[in-house]
Amino acid sequence: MPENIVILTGAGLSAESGLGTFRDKDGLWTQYDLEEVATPEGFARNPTLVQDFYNARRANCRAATPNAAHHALARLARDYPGTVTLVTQNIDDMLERALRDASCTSDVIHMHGELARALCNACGHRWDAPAEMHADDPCPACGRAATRPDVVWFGEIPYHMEAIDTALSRATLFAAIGTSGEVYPAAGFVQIAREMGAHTVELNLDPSANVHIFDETRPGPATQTVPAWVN
Ligand code: BJW
Repeated sequence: MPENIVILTGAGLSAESGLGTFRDKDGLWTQYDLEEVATPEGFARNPTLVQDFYNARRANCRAATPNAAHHALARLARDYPGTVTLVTQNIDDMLERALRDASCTSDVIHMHGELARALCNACGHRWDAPAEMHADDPCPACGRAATRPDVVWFGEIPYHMEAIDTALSRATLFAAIGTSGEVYPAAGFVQIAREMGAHTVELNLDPSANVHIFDETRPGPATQTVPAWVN
């Protein structure tokens, strides 16, 4: 009987593509104050600082390429006879690019938004972000200078929670890849999946904050552990 697989990914999945994690020893939160760049209050105080932070990450993302772990997940999504739901906290497009390379039409659920999208704080309109965004860019729908990256900051509600809850309620296998388990609600998904009877597995370089909840752990870099797990 094929499984209903739910896969939650975090920054560690893209680390070997050269995209920084947050909480590792050289992570983004050692270089930036998260209160200043990843909260609505920080954006209100200094929108230019926040736009510059995301402009730099957008440029890094454009220069990066999917790694062996992204490609392995894309092959799984394409070839697995059961359901594979890919939920990512990452705002990069590495999984989409790997899925396209594999000619797979599956979607990726971006619960913390996407670098490639812009959002108007005034009217809620969304559009494709240009390479560089600026604090005074007008919204193409309402014309107000209230544009921001379409990402989820602390204190905001993550996207697609209903679809994620539905997938978790049906999961028979749950995997968390490259996430520290420090940020909720994503950190709580393993507990929900477990209560639904799913087998749970963590693939991570270092043990996450909630490693004890998982049935199985596969330590190591994602480019090694993920292809081995998928095959
Ligand atoms: C490798 C590797 C390799 C390295 N191979 N692995 C007290 C208790 C509980 C909750 C709260 C609380 N106080 C406040 C809250 C809520 C708050 C929260 O969780 N705070 C905690 C800090 C305590 N959460 C929120 O505010 C969220 N909203 C919310 O809760 O709304 C309420 C609500 C929810 C649901 C329904 C209804 C209402 C919003 C959270 C938004 C997080 N936003 C950010 C920025 C997004 C945009 C951006 O990217 O800039 O999301 S913060 C940042 O952390 C980013 C990430 O997606 C997120 C998670 O980080 P991740 O991916 O785990 O990265 P790291 O760096 O932490 O870990 C990397 C891991 O990879 C490590 O384990 C390494 O070992 C591993 N690794 N290299 C494999 N090569």
